[in-house]
Amino acid sequence: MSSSAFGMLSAIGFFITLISLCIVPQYAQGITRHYEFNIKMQNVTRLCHTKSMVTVNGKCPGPRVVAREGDRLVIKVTNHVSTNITIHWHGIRQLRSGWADGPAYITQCPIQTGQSYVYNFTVVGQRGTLWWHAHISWLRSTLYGPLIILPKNNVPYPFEKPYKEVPVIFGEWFNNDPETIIRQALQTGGGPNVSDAYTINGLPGPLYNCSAKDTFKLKVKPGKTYLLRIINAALNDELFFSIANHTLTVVDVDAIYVKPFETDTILITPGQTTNVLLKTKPNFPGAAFFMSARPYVTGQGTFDNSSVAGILEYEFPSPHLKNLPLFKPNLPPLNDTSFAANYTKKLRSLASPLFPANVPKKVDKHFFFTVGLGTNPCDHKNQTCQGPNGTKFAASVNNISFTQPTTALLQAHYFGKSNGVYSPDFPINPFHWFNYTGNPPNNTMVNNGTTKVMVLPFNTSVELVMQDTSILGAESHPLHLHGFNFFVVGQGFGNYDPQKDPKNFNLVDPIERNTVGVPSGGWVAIRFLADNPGVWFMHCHLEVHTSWGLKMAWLVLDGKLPNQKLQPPPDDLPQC
Ligand SMILES: *C1O[C@H](CO)[C@@H](O)[C@H](O)[C@H]1NC(C)=O
Ligand SMILES: *[C@@H]1O[C@H](CO)[C@@H](O)[C@H](O)[C@H]1NC(C)=O
Ligand SMILES: *[C@@H]1O[C@H](CO)[C@@H](O)[C@H](O)[C@H]1NC(C)=O
Ligand SMILES: *[C@@H]1O[C@H](CO)[C@@H](O)[C@H](O)[C@H]1NC(C)=O
Ligand SMILES: *[C@@H]1O[C@H](CO)[C@@H](O)[C@H](O)[C@H]1NC(C)=O
Ligand SMILES: *[C@@H]1O[C@H](CO)[C@@H](O)[C@H](O)[C@H]1NC(C)=O
Ligand SMILES: *[C@@H]1O[C@H](CO)[C@@H](O)[C@H](O)[C@H]1NC(C)=O
Ligand SMILES: *[C@@H]1O[C@H](CO)[C@@H](O)[C@H](O)[C@H]1NC(C)=O
Ligand SMILES: *[C@@H]1O[C@H](CO)[C@@H](O)[C@H](O)[C@H]1NC(C)=O
Ligand SMILES: *[C@@H]1O[C@H](CO)[C@@H](O)[C@H](O)[C@H]1NC(C)=O
Ligand SMILES: *[C@@H]1O[C@H](CO)[C@@H](O)[C@H](O)[C@H]1NC(C)=O
Ligand SMILES: *[C@@H]1O[C@H](CO)[C@@H](O)[C@H](O)[C@H]1NC(C)=O
Ligand SMILES: [Cu+2]
Repeated sequence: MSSSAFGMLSAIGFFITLISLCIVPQYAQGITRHYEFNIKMQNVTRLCHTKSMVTVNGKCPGPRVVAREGDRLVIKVTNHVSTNITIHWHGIRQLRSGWADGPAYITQCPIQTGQSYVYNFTVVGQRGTLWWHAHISWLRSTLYGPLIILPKNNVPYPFEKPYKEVPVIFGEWFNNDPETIIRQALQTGGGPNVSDAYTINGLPGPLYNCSAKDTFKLKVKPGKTYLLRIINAALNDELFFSIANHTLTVVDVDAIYVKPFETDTILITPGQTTNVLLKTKPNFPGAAFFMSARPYVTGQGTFDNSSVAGILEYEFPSPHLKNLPLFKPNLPPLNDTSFAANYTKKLRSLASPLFPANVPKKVDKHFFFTVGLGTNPCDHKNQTCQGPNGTKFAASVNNISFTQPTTALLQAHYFGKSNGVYSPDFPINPFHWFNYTGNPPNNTMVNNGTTKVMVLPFNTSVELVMQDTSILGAESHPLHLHGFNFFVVGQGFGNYDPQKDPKNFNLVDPIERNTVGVPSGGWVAIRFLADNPGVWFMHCHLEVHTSWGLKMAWLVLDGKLPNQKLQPPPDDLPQC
């Protein structure tokens, strides 16, 4: 063989090696994990009220979904109940797999009675605690559960290895049917009836009547470190949480590692998750300790002002010790916005070489959205509306109250049938300036009518300022973005000042997350890179505000390269 022929062969060999390196996907080493979700009715008794409620596999909370970073999840959801269902995998990026995201009429039509749909997606570049929940009407009140992503094999946590890991998931219990409650509220125009209890892992605990036997107990050994994977699945309430006589070390929020910090109390909005390390006392303390949560409230309406408790119990060497003293934590006042501001300031990305904070440094597009409540006129035929001054409650983003389409936006986009479904002209800022956090304007009415989306070319670098309004009173709104994590580069009180405020933005180690509380009477600035083609919902995670229209959608276009395009829909995608 001549040396030039040999050179040619080795060049071909080299070329083939290059090709195979290129076509092996980066995360292909993951395995596929299968789950079956059967949506069915189940009789459940809490607070001495028995009700028949919609569940996954007969349980609430539903099954714990566990994967490793890089795995594929294949979850078959079968609807055996009379209501329409969809499931959302909250916080999962769904890179190019938007068909599996789940919000009804945004990325899919609902799974109707008797139908099945397989949610099929990979977990790419994420590890930590997320969760899953129904994403249609108020059904997430009983359809929710943890989604735990472990690091890849042999990859340690960037903190002490915990002795045990325990999900702690907050929910809300309603004696009546939540679907009837929201239907009634939308009809009367007033605020919906509030829940009867908060729950920890489905259990209201000893502070409610007829509930002591339904108490979450965490039995611990002394001198160990526990990882609590805390999830707020409540419908309408941000929560403070604390364990008496114990300090918590926050290590992760929304499946992003943070610079660890100690605190007695955490604050968690609906949609957020928080991993904390709990170090137990070095010896048996001869006492038991309440872990307790109650709401952080900034709005004017009625709310469930009760507290939920579980018990942290040391496994005693001598089991005859009874009637132990029980210590209770001190939680901040219900309206402690000062605590909220101080707490959120402590949250910083780890921003280490292994876990960098890839904050977009240059911005292609700036957006300014007002978020808040407003009103709709009362139906002329019916003067019984129970909203402010005989109106109906509504809510909006840039004064547009989102109109839910009757077919899925993602399908309409993908098949080029957007005409009559949505218009691509969501406003980049409010139509009129007003003093957003000052005295309420004379006109509190919101705009509605069409479904508008904000279109972004692939890889647009976005800065979005969300400004709370005081039209019906200032209020904290936990905004959740689907399909992306974002960096929280700044926040403050009052009206955002585009001249002064950007000077103080943190572009070094801002917290990265998928749900952020827009401060009551303030603003928050976030940045994200629109590198995921599809239609992505953004909405307040207080379910009642979503029902009133505090929601919108981003449409991220395909990029030029094959791996920058939305994949085709699966064959079993539900139809409307
Ligand atoms: C918005 O819709 C509601 C109910 O669908 C209607 O009563 C109201 O008049 C509409 N508001 C505007 C400003 O068009
Ligand atoms: C729930 O209870 C009702 C009334 O007791 C009963 O008719 C029904 O079969 C029960 N449903 C289930 C799913 O167990
Ligand atoms: C899930 O998606 C992968 C990749 O597209 C495909 O190979 C697999 O067959 C799908 N599984 C199911 C059960 O649909
Ligand atoms: C809501 O509360 C009101 C007042 O207590 C009550 O009359 C109504 O029946 C409740 N609605 C639902 C759906 O529970
Ligand atoms: C008027 O509103 C009340 C309560 O909001 C409702 O019960 C009633 O059915 C409505 N009447 C009409 C004619 O829409
Ligand atoms: C728990 O804290 C309370 C109040 O700070 C204190 O009085 C009590 O001694 C502590 N108990 C234990 C067992 O640490
Ligand atoms: C919080 O509530 C208390 C008691 O109702 C009240 O005195 C206080 O002014 C409120 N604080 C804020 C910041 O609204
Ligand atoms: C928040 O921080 C400020 C400034 O450090 C402090 O004055 C205030 O007491 C803190 N508030 C709470 C509730 O911790
Ligand atoms: C209700 O009407 C009163 C009196 O006209 C007015 O002062 C108040 O601002 C109105 N409230 C809302 C929310 O429109
Ligand atoms: C907005 O309203 C607040 C509260 O009333 C007031 O302090 C502030 O000066 C107003 N800002 C402007 C620009 O008018
Ligand atoms: C709002 O109403 C007040 C009192 O009725 C009036 O003085 C003011 O001019 C109105 N402002 C606007 C912008 O219409
Ligand atoms: C379920 O969804 C389909 C498709 O959007 C719709 O036609 C039907 O009315 C819905 N059924 C119920 C009970 O809401
Ligand atoms: Cu809200």
